[in-house]
Amino acid sequence: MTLVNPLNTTLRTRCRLVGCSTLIAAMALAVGLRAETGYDLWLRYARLMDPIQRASYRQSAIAIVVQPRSPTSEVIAAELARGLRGLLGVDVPRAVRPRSDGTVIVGTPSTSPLVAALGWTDALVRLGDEGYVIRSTSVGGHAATVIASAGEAGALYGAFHFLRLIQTRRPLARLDIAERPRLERRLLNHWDNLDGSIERGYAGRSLWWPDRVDQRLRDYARANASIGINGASINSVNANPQSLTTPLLEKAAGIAGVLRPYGIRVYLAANFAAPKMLGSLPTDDPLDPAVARWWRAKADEIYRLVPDFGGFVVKANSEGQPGPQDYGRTHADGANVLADAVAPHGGIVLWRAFVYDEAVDPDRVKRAYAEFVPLDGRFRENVFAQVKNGPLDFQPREPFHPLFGAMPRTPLMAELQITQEYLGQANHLVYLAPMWKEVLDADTYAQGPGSLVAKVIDGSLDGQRRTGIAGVANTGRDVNWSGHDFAQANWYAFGRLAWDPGLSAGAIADEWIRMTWGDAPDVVATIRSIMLDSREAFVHYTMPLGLHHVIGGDHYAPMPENTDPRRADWSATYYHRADASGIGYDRTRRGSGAVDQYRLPLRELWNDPATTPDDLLLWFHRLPWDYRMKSGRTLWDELVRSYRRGADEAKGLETRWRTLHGKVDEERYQAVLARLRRQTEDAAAWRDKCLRYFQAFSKGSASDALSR
Ligand code: GCW
Repeated sequence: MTLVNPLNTTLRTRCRLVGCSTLIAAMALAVGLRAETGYDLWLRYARLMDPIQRASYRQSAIAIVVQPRSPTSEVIAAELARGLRGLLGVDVPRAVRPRSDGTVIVGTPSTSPLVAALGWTDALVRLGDEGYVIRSTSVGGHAATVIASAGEAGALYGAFHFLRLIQTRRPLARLDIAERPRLERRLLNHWDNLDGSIERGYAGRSLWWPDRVDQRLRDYARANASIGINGASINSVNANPQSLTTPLLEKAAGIAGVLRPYGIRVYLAANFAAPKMLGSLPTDDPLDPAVARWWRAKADEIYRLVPDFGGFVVKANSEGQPGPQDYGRTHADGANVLADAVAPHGGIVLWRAFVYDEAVDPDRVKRAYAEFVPLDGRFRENVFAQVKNGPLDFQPREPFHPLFGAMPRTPLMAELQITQEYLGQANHLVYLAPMWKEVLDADTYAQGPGSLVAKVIDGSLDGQRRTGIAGVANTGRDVNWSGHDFAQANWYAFGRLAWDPGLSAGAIADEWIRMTWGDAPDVVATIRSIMLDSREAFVHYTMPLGLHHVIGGDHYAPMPENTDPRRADWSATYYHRADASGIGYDRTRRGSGAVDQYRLPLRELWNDPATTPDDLLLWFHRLPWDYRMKSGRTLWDELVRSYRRGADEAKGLETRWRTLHGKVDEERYQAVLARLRRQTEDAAAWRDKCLRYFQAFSKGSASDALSR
């Protein structure tokens, strides 16, 4: 076990990086801003500046009663004390019972006599173990705020909600809040390798591999609990078979022990070839009884070490990973052998649908649907198909994945990517909630209008009991966890949307800003506008009109000329198909026919360029350069406009940020500014490189854009 104080060491490093001096520190202090590293995330609990406001909150938090003593209730009591001390500047004592008005009481009816006496048990049971109420009421003749849940996890979530009310300056009088998560499994998927590197990670090395269990892990758990995340799959889906060996399972058990009081279960990514590689079996054939026995024994061993183990995440027959098809078996056969192994322990299997076998169809985006739809109804009841938001691979904009709504007999877990693999990594400020909302709110029409993706995954459309969502994490050992201070917002937003897909991107941004940056109206308004504009700006300079995957192997810089010798569908040219006659991928019925994987009316609307939204035009259509757009301009002119606009908008984010100098702490101000400058340069590079490249085919004029 390594114990480090991440704050001290990295604060120094960061000061060197941004040229922080005592002068700057003094300036920041002069305007009442403490130096910050970003380590505290949205749990900074910065002191309320207004003494009257502090005093009024204080009246509702004279003492804290948390019953009984258990690991989770200790976490609750500590968090409330910490939060109130930070926000209000007072030590709020822990009491056994309310002695005056203004006590905060937290508990469950089965463990707290005070909560049991309120007679709310039936209502709490209806909200479930993770749901909670926060109510202003009277206990023993004293006015009190009661945070109650049927389960300890719910009480913890309620405590964080209570603190959030103060963090976002909401009144505490006459509270009557009832919450329950709309999705049952709310997971982070870490793509962490056992050597500590992170696939598509841009914020330093793994938080836990090879062997860390430290204060930072507890703070990771706190942050997740504060947004309702209840599971973490801790190793990469490109899974090293070694992760299922006993020594590594013991390490996983250590991690699980830290996360457990915070309501978080550990999951593991499993390599399908483990029976052969670890158990020396001659085969991994899922229908071979010896293979089934091996998985059962492995599951038994895991549950001995981690009794609340969540289950396995599996990437099979995808990008070179082994899988059941190696033995002529189906994805269902593969998933079911693992599902049977964990079923006696209550475990689940998350079988990823990220497959794109070239033999299935020439068009990559059609392949997963083609392989998975015929398997609907053939998976065990404890198997989810885990489906990325779009059919390609986490592009800045994709239509929703056609599997949503197409597998009514299989629970589908949506997989979103929090780490910004294709969205500027840790350099670009891109708030992802608007992109996720676009998918969650998309209508699949699976059962007529209103069949939203959100209703597929929350189970209400098809009556699924099992529900969930996974986000590929963006955390690492960088002091601020996510590399870019604004990438923290994506972690936060993922958790909030996993709890309630109905929340708006703006409302989530608002909460996050107030908790993370401050409460001054101009600070909130400026940051909010930057965040809400950022995704569309990114799309304008990287993916105009739906033109996708114009990148090389780094998935970062523009590389329209990229033709990958290994696989056509890893190339840029495979997707944009630019030549003298036009640009774009024809997915209409005359082309690949991908439109027919969507229901009516989408398949008809998207089959015709005139009724396809501009922002997906070149996703579904291949069009001549002089194609007349809805605006009346030619396609080429619209492309030029978008690249130019995106570059201008990136510059605009930087300009808006500069107005905040002196209004937020200097440290984070400079760190963000440095990255926004880079973003401005990168966006201009996207514009110039892509326009120069495509102009060679279009022969249209882009001189304006290129001369800038
Ligand atoms: O987006 C691609 C990434 C791979 C990743 C793969 C997947 C874990 O480039 O790094 O592998 O998707 O989702 O399996």
